[in-house]
Amino acid sequence: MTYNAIKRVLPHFCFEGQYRSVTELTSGNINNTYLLEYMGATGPRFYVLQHINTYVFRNPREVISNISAVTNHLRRALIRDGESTERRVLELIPARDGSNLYEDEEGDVWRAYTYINDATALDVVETAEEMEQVGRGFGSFQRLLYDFPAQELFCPIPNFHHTLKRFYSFVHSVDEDRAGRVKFVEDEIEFMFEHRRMMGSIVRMLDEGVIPYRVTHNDTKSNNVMLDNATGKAICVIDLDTVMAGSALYDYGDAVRFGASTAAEDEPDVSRIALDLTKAEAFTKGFVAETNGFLTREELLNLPLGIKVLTCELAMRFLTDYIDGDVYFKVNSPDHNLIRARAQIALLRDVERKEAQLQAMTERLIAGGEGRL
Ligand code: GN1
Ligand code: MG
Repeated sequence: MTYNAIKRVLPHFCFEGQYRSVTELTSGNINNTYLLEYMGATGPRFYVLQHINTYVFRNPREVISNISAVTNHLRRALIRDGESTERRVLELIPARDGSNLYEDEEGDVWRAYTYINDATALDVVETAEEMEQVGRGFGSFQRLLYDFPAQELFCPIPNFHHTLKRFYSFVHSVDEDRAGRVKFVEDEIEFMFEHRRMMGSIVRMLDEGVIPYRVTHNDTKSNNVMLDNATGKAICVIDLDTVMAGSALYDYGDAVRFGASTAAEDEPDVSRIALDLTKAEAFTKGFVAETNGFLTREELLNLPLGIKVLTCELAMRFLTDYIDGDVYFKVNSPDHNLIRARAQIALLRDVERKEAQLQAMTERLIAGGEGRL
């Protein structure tokens, strides 16, 4: 079944050796991802093949161009720092025509990477040590890219974290009520209206120049950092589809939202959902250790705000997609998006309860940090 989905595509990429097998990797909510095994002259070779969702990424060539520019920069930055580039940066496998993607007859777009061996991407972060490494991973990603000209990147999804514009399109969806579901979610809609001002606060700070635009990852779930199986250390940040100009608060906030939650993003029992302060602190420690030298004081002090904004934004995105009739995120049941929205709302309520503690913890870590630049 899985092989049938990809067999036509395989000959178009420069994979080395003989095809052996394919497994679908199912943790993403947008693209379809496959792990391929080939047998090369010197032993097995593993690749990741992805079918890009062109409903979400309207211009996949721009996405690939961003990834190519950013990975080249990361490679140069590692070399400049005297570090090895082996398994540290995503490596695109070219298509036979020399470009970095393959577009089939139906207009479906595919791309491929070398698989990073002997490393793990965590869907669930179990320990504080792991969470600190995830923080190191995303922090060093920002550090290595701090001198990359953000304005040179394409914007793969306009207004991706423009929470205020997302609020307006949410209101539009409520107004249209295309799937007839608004009547089921009145409390959740009310919640979004109550949080409207808070949600717009990062965008306002960027607009007013209080905090700068930087090259950011914008999808900093723990499973987008590979941890080395032998050392446990963060070695490579993956899933660079949404790399673009943004705020450091987005990357920090989204990572804590995901990795420090006590439950999965689609946990139906909201009583099980809370923010684990130990994990939030561990992430902050790793992130601040890598970024303290160049993030501004304003950014560092506002990191906890990032958690609130990103949690609320995602709650609103899931809710919007539920109201629209599930057109954006992959779902496994008709109420999957609603369950996800409610889970993020429960998480945000707990973040709000713990706000003072998060702020105190952040200020303590900033004061004690050394910084690497
Ligand atoms: C999507 O597919 P995945 O897991 O990389 C989404 C993120 C959300 C995330 C929530 C392009 O990411 O913004 O935070 O789901 N990516 C896009 O799980 O919309
Ligand atoms: Mg992603």
